[in-house]
Amino acid sequence: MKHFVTGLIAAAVLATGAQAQQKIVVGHALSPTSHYGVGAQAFIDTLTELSGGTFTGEQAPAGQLGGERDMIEGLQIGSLDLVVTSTGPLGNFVPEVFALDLPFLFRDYDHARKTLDGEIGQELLAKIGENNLVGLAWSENGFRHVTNSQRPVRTPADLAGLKLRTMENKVHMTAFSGMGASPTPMAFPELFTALQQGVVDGQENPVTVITASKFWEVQKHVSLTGHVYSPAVVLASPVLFDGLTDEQKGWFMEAAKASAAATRAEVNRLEEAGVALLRENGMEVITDIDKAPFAALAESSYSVYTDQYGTEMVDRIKAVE
Ligand code: EAX
Repeated sequence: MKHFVTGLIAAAVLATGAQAQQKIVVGHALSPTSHYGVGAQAFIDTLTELSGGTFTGEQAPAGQLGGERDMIEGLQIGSLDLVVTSTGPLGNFVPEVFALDLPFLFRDYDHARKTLDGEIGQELLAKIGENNLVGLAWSENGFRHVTNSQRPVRTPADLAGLKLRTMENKVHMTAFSGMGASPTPMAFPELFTALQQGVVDGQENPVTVITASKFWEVQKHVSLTGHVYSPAVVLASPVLFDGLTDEQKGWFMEAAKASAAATRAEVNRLEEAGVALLRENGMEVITDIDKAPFAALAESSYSVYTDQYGTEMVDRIKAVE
């Protein structure tokens, strides 16, 4: 009872005079020092500075708040404040976003970033806003590659029969079925153990995630297929965001931009240094991969998006210079 009364007094003191301080929790699936962790910290530091300390924040890393699909659901009901997530499960909430998950669509990082920072990215953030979420800024996960414990993968035939974990994403599952693997959708927090126990043979993720998660401890082979560009996005709960003043909303938008910039810078660094790290930790890195046969077999997954929305957005993305 004593603590309860003390708490009430503290709250009363805070509410008078000194402006009340609000702590924002930033959830994500990776380690605090990963490219998402760097971005989450940049969000927190920028928001704290812009708000003069009336907002502070802390990371909830490593899937403490659940997998990315769980965290997105938490934002919608207001049990979570803010999340940095890949678009992996987002298509289940905002199907238009599947356009960004199509295999071999983005030519390189420059093409992807220009698309997301331009009108197409803004249109898709608006679509996110129509689905009980607030899309603050496009961040970045990276180009995804295949790892496995069984054999080097150089051609689609090498994927035959591999039990491959994918995100909970219909486009990716259809693509890997088309390429000859056996896709198993799974939330990220379950993945390391599933690889360790042999529940799945392999998975696919950017170098950023492979290094952050030390997948070399449970995977022998990595093939730099670069089969999908994986965007990330800084999402806020509408329950939190709609209660902010316009000035406070501006702080959140600026902090999200700073978060995305910090994450992209870390992706650039790891794209340079990461492959060497994989080799240093014993992985066999396959680089001489002809992507054309993979792309031809993965193309069937485009129908997951085009059956519903047609090819206009795909053509627009391809046309971004
Ligand atoms: O967003 O689930 C995944 O493979 C994601 O790439 C990971 O959670 C980082």
